[in-house]
Amino acid sequence: MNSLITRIEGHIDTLSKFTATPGKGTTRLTYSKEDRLARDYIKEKMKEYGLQVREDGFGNIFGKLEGTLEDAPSVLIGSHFDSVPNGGSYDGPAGVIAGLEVAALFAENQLTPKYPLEVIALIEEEGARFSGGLMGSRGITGLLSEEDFKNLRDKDGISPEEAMVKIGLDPSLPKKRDFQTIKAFLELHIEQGPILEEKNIPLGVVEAIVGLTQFEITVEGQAGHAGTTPMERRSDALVTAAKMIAQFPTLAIEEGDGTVMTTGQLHVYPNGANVIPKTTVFTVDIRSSKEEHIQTVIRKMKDLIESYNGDGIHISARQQLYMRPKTMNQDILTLLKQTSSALDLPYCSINSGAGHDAMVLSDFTEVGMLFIPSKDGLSHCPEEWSDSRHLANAVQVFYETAKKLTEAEEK
Ligand code: HGY
Ligand code: MN
Ligand code: MN
Repeated sequence: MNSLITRIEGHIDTLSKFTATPGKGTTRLTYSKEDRLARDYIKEKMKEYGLQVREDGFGNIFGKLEGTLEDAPSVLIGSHFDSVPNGGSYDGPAGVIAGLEVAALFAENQLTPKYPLEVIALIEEEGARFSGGLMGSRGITGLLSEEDFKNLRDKDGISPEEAMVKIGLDPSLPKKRDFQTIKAFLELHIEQGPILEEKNIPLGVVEAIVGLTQFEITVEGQAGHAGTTPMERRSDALVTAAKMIAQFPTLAIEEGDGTVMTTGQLHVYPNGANVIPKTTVFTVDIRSSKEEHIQTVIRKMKDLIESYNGDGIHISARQQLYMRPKTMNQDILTLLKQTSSALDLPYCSINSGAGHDAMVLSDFTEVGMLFIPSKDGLSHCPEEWSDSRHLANAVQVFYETAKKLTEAEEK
């Protein structure tokens, strides 16, 4: 176990160096040079652990250990390797590392699977560069069409394909994956909340993942001189945005049942201290474990927006992502619970307030997800930290589970 923990810490330390903001957390945007460095490391480890490596037309990375059954579907284990701006070292990479180390244990124990084992590293789960998020998994499953993928632009107007080519990726490679080629998907993730730590339980078996939707709201007003434009003659795009954003928390609180609503991004144009803002563009993220709450808050948000249209203000809303609440596969969850008990690892059932690639793949294959504790419940910030011993526990559980799902035999 100690060598496993040492390898895990080595992976975390190395991957955390691939950031655009050293000393201020992990900023690893998709198709950036930091992506390129992390990708090269992940592919190198996949090869070292005896896996056949390929990338698809989105830049998702697959490391495959062939099985003895002809054309059999694979058991996938992995997560994403992009980050939010100034995020942590564990959100995403913990799951990729878990996949890598399960493959290492297969190699160490000379296991031959009947069904192939595939380690996957997915791109753009966070949506920090191209809006929406869950891009790698939505692409594989076809939920993100090739056309919609091509039409995405980052804040500088760069398309995913241009960005891919810039770091040596080939967007012409196959994109959508036939989901008959997937037998199951296992994802390890940090909890990103306080529950496991407060309960002092090392493993969470994820039962369900909240539904979520993201909108981009654009407010168009009239630019003007801050000194010479009387107050009553202004169509101020920032004041209008601020009035709406200030009311959003009440919509979520009124809905209750854990419903949350967040504005995380706000851009002001032309952004001059002495210029009345002409345009503001901001995001709205709405989540709940019950779909009806999400739908109600969307309706109330649209009514609120409509009430501010007029007097020189024009507001538009573009929905960038919509995912229903998802439950994980019960057979896989039972297997994860039985395996944790057999390894004397305490676990509890837990639901996820964060979105994950597992929620996308759960409509196409059997999916199971494990959480490990997050220190102080922190995530999406440089303080994000999890204990490599907990990550090693999860590797052991996934190793035993993957042995069963791939029907692997010792040589
Ligand atoms: O937003 C989320 O829940 C995830 O971190 N992408
Ligand atoms: Mn995240
Ligand atoms: Mn994540």
